[in-house]
Amino acid sequence: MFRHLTSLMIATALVALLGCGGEETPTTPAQPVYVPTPEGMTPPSEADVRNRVSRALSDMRSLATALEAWYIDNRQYPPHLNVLTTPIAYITEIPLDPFNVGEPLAYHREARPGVEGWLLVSRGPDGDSDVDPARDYDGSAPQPTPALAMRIFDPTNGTISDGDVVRWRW
Ligand SMILES: [Ca+2]
Repeated sequence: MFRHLTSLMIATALVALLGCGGEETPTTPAQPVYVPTPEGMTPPSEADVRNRVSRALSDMRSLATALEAWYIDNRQYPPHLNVLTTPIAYITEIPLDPFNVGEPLAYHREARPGVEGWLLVSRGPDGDSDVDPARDYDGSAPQPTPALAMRIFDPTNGTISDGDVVRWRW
């Protein structure tokens, strides 16, 4: 238990120190789109979109801490997110994507000789996947690659614009 808590404390400090990426990057122009909700496809309010983006980023920060703690204990990033909850709870539950009803945030691990990284993706306000990890993320530093940068949601393009909400490790 003490070792696990120590890992979480170290991981929290690492995430804060490294500032694992993913917040403000230019992306594609605004497009009129709708957000899928449990009630159906309804136009979201700007406040709703902002709240969902904030929730996605906050959940990604928590996941980043859990991923780094798991890395400290296992010397690699997990193959999938489910191992973060059991047998040791690095996080209490895997967060859902606020823009993809009922589905968890997407996780991609890059593990090649000399390159280790991870990418977390929310579909963003347009409700569809713009980021393709196999194409846009290679785990190299620095990130984002140009291909990834152009697919990141940026509210300065309009609250309801194309792109995904992402966070990565480098
Ligand atoms: Ca999207």
